[in-house]
Amino acid sequence: MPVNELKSHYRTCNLCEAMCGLKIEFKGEDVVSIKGDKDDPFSHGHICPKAIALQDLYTDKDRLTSPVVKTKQGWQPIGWDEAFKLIAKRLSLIQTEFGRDAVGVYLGNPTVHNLEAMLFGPLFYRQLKTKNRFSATSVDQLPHHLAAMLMFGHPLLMPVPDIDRTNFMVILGANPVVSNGSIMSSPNIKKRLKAIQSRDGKIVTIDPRFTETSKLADQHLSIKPGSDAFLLMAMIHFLFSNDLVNCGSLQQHIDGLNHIESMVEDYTPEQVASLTGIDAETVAELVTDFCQADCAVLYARIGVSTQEFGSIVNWLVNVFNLLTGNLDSPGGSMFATPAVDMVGHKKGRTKKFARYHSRVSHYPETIGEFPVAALAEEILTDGEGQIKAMVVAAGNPLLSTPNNELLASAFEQLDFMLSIDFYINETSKYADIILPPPTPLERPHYDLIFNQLAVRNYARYSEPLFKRKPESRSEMDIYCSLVQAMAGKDLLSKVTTWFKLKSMRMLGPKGLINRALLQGPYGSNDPSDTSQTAFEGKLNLKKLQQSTHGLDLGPLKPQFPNKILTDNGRIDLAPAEFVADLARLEQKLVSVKTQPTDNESLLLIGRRDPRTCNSWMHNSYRLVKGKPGCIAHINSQDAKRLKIQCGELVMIESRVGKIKIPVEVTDTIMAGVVSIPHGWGHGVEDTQLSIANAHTGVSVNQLTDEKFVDQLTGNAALNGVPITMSVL
Ligand SMILES: Nc1nc2c(c(=O)[nH]1)N[C@H]1C(S)=C(S)[C@@H](COP(=O)(O)OP(=O)(O)OC[C@H]3O[C@@H](n4cnc5c(=O)[nH]c(N)nc54)[C@H](O)[C@@H]3O)O[C@H]1N2
Ligand SMILES: Nc1nc2c(c(=O)[nH]1)N[C@H]1C(S)=C(S)[C@@H](COP(=O)(O)OP(=O)(O)OC[C@H]3O[C@@H](n4cnc5c(=O)[nH]c(N)nc54)[C@H](O)[C@@H]3O)O[C@H]1N2
Ligand code: SF4
Ligand SMILES: [Mo]
Repeated sequence: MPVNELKSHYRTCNLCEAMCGLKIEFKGEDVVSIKGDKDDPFSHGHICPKAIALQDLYTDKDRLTSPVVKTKQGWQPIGWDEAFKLIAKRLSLIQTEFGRDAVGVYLGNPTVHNLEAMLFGPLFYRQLKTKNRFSATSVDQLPHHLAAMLMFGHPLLMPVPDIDRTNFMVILGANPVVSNGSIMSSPNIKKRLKAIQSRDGKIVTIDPRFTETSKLADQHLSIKPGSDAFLLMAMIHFLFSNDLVNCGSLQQHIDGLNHIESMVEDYTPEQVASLTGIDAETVAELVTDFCQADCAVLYARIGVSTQEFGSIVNWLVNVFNLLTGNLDSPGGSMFATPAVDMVGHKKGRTKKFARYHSRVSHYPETIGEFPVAALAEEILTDGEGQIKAMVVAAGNPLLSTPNNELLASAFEQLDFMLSIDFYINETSKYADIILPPPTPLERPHYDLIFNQLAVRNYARYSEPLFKRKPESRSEMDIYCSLVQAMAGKDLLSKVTTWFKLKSMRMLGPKGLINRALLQGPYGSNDPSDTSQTAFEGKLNLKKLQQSTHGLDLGPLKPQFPNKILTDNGRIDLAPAEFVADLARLEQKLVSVKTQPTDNESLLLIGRRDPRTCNSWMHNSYRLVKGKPGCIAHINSQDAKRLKIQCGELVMIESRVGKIKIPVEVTDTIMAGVVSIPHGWGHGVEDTQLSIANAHTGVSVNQLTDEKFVDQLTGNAALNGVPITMSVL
């Protein structure tokens, strides 16, 4: 075959949750163009600028393709097998001397977008048997998991809006037009939102910022950062006081309704208006409209999960959808039926919450991990169980988690660090060894997680486009080799580990996906599932591979009561953990009511830009060129009071740090609120990111505070951080 022949390859973009179908034209090993796959039944040709940057990632000269080891002379190449041996030796010695928990693990966001890391990573992390596990979950969606687990019995039973059928959508603390949707895999979100309006439906955004999504919405309500729990209590209060509660078909499957009624008693819309900035009439209108729509959904995301009352808010969002008859109901808040079912049917699983606590601040474990806000103190505080070594994979916590400076001082004192990453960046620079994975274009893909959270049932399998570079290894190989090296001679004596490793490796990602598809709701061997009609002809990998553009598996279907997986098969509307946490809300209510309001206080919130992917795609020139993205947005009233001009550089300070940043004065943001995007702060010494380092920005997480958390879970409160601002 001549290498200069133009060919097309079809695959899923795995950079964000939208799972857009891509058509990649290529010649030999060169990408010629990346476009949307018009024949994809889910994304219909939609893509965003990031997908095109997959090419830049593939060709990036800064990207590592084989392992490096840190020496006195700087980074040096090291062979894979030698690297595995060295890592195993160092980690084993540290665990032998200081105990299992002396090795900490942090897994970043791209892990869940990566098939092989999802399938094979757990073999290695479980083998380490450390309680000191952390991930990007606790700067993100942890409260969603907790609400799903305590109310419905499984952390992945997180409902998604049935956006294609709803007639009323309230968007709380999310900006899907820019983020492309989260816990709502929903490619071409703009088109889907506009379709709500075309069928005479309505969209309302509730956000401290008039966002890109607000521009498209019918109504926007400005809310004070961190006050959403009060709004929701009042909204639920209004339902009860106006006799609007109607749980529909779920009525006979719920416990705790009376409890909900009594707990919202004091939270009248009038009581909370000064806290939220939303008056009682507006709340009444919002809830009445919501109830009058034949189907409606309240959708909440990161603006409310990463805040002081993140868990309470996510719980109340589910409660509100349920009390209005919109949970598990078409056009409401529903659950996907993915071809590979990550939830299963087993009822009464062990509750994975607070089974043990972190050593220093006693944060509870959630689904086997501690909140990353506790990572620095677990490294810095002496004593038994102190973290001495870290394994960081697909994460950049030195930019993405609260109080960067404290974490940097912690990483500096580690005895050993392994990084699994293709860049020498703000985090991996601390590693002793870096093992680089291949890029998305060189590996197979099936989206295990985001099909579970998609607004339509859908499946697509992607083959690797290019062969891996001869010097590189797959993530399957990396993880299996680490397991083997750690087990050493012991591996043969541990028959189950050995057998599992061998059989999984033999099956490989393809074999494992095929098996999971066959066991899934559209496969042939899922006798326990009576709720689904099996996919005609039984879905297996071969059939999926034949569907080059992906397979549409239909609209979301009601899942309850079958999928209520709590012990007693009933939805717990008022889990004790959340109810107990209400004392904290009550306290805040009292303290805010008794303290005079300070018109000069400022609260920090986040912001996303269409051309960013958290912290790590800034080494693509096409994503960073043009107007710098790392700018603080402030309201004109605050600008006037503080005598700040648009474009000026200001100093912003919080309890933990200070940054200098240029401002844009804009009334798209509420008075008293400052918004700064995260993921910037490049240009750090000893990193190898030539383009990102020429477009540095500053890290907002030098301001976010590791002590400012949702206290129930320890999830970071990245929004609503108190700050001060002054002209330089
Ligand atoms: N372009 C781009 N897309 C991305 C990413 C990216 O970095 N860039 N990251 C991806 C990831 S990892 C995720 S998790 C998703 C997140 O997806 P989204 O949740 O849609 O994220 P944001 O765009 O940050 O929207 C959060 C919104 O919450 C608002 N907000 C802040 N504080 C509060 C508050 O106290 N109350 C209320 N009601 N609102 C508040 C903010 O103003 C903002 O508009 O995006 C994903 N998509
Ligand atoms: N202030 C503030 N902070 C935030 C947020 C916010 O809204 N405001 N958002 C938070 C959210 S939602 C998230 S998800 C986190 C993200 O936080 P992290 O996951 O810690 O950081 P990322 O920026 O996603 O960095 C991903 C890293 O993985 C590497 N990588 C990319 N693909 C792969 C791969 O396939 N395999 C491997 N091994 N490595 C890979 C990249 O080079 C990069 O180093 O940030 C959080 N931080
Ligand atoms: S919206 Fe997300 S999935 Fe779609 S092309 Fe952009 S980054 Fe990829
Ligand atoms: Mo995220």
